[in-house]
Amino acid sequence: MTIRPILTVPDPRLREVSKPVERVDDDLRALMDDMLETMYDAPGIGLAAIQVGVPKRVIVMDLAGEGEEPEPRYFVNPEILNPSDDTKPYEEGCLSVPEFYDEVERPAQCTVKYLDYDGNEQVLEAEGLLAVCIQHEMDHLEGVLFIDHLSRLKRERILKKLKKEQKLAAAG
Ligand code: GNR
Ligand code: NI
Repeated sequence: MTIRPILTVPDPRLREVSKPVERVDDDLRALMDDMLETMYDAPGIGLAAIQVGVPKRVIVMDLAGEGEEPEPRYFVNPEILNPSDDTKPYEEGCLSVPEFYDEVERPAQCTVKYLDYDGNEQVLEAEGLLAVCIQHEMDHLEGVLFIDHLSRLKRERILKKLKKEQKLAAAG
């Protein structure tokens, strides 16, 4: 397993729409293993493949708290069904938008259909943090970031700061 570098804004690859996976094979499982290790190292609670530069519809996640048994989850070609009309705000962050957090309002519950680590079809009812995280990761598969749900003013301010930081880092 390998820790891969995580892309950050304004990297244009984060705006790509990811492609469906044709088959869940050992190569794909190797990618999912790398993604999970990268996510734990960051640390984060979810990661989409495009965040490590791979435009495939693959998500990994672990919502277990500190000191709890790890609970890795893998979602291949996920689809959201029946998002609830009632919404809930949650303070979100993103490994690709480092050090910014803000409230995003999303459907409070949804159903997710996907293929698991072994390529078997699964259906999951999600609410709470699981629903938040799945929808945040699904956005990545469409090239959407949580800052796109904020006001234009907030988004521009965040992008400006991150661009400036990258410039300073590049200048060394
Ligand atoms: O680690 C993460 N934490 C988080 C907190 C609130 C809502 C969503 C997330 S996902 C994020 C990791 C990440 O960027 N996944 O794409
Ligand atoms: Ni993210």
